[in-house]
Amino acid sequence: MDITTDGGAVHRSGFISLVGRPNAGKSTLLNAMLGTKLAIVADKPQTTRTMIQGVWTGPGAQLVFLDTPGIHEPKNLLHKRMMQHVRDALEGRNLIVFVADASRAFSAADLEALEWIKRVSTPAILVLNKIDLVRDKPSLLVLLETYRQHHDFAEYIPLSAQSGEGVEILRQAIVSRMPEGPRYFPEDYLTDQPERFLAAELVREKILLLTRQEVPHSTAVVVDKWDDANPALARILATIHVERPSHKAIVIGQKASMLKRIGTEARLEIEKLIGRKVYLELFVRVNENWRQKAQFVNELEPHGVQ
Ligand SMILES: Nc1nc2c(ncn2[C@@H]2O[C@H](COP(=O)(O)OP(=O)(O)OP(=O)(O)O)[C@@H](O)[C@H]2O)c(=O)[nH]1
Ligand SMILES: [Mg+2]
Repeated sequence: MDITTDGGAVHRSGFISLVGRPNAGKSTLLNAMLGTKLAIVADKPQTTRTMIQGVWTGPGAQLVFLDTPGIHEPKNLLHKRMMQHVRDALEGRNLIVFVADASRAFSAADLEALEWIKRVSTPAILVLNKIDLVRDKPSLLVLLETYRQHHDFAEYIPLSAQSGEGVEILRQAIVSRMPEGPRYFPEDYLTDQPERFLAAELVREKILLLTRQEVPHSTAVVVDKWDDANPALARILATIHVERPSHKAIVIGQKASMLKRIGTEARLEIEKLIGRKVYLELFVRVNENWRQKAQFVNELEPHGVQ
């Protein structure tokens, strides 16, 4: 395989896992790295439920990122599967990017999350994210020192995944730590996630952003039918699974107003993602205790049961 670029310079490539506590900004950072919205983002913990692959190709380097669910104590089968994804993401990678929320004080939960990366020998970079929210800049140094005492990181990088400040510094740091290697994927390749999965995720994102309390966490979205018979218009039928009748009422809303809003906002984003018009029809179904049902949880994976 040719591992040099046109100029004969070294080509670098490798696999990088983004890990950290829920809500730290891992998915926002993945999207910032890729310059496109691939992973859904919400102001609620446990937004990402699976491993999301995103590939960045630049001059002389190709970086294969894996976004993971936030590290937390599993309370049901879904959570256990989520934590298995984190475990998988720590093995056999070139680098771990541990993302922490710099706007919050260091806590016992951060210490527990650090334990996960201490168990593996993979080198890790610490990202102190959300620096746009930190007014007291010297406090960043204190936080950084706290992390340093608990783990020997290869590098410490404060940034804002949202504003983009510091993101290129992180990219350079990652590239410089990659081994020489080939382009694993074509230049314009972005992800292995099927469109069906990405569309279901966008519907779930709108539910996360528009509903409250238990509803976001007890919701799953499955695309039941995707019809491309008309090349100009994708017809998508999807079901929103909720755990209780009261949740169904919330997701549907007064005169179906909530469901309409979820549908419209998701449709616009799916159209942007797939580059064609979309007809999106949503159904809501009570599926009691789905978070404990192995077969259903398997089917939510991007590639179904492996
Ligand atoms: N102000 C600010 N907000 C950010 C930044 N990065 C992420 N956020 C916000 O933080 C929240 C969580 O972001 P996500 O990217 O979904 O976090 P995550 O780590 O992927 O969360 P899980 O998937 O639940 O583990 C969202 O509301 C983001 O908009 C940042 O740099 N600055
Ligand atoms: Mg996420």
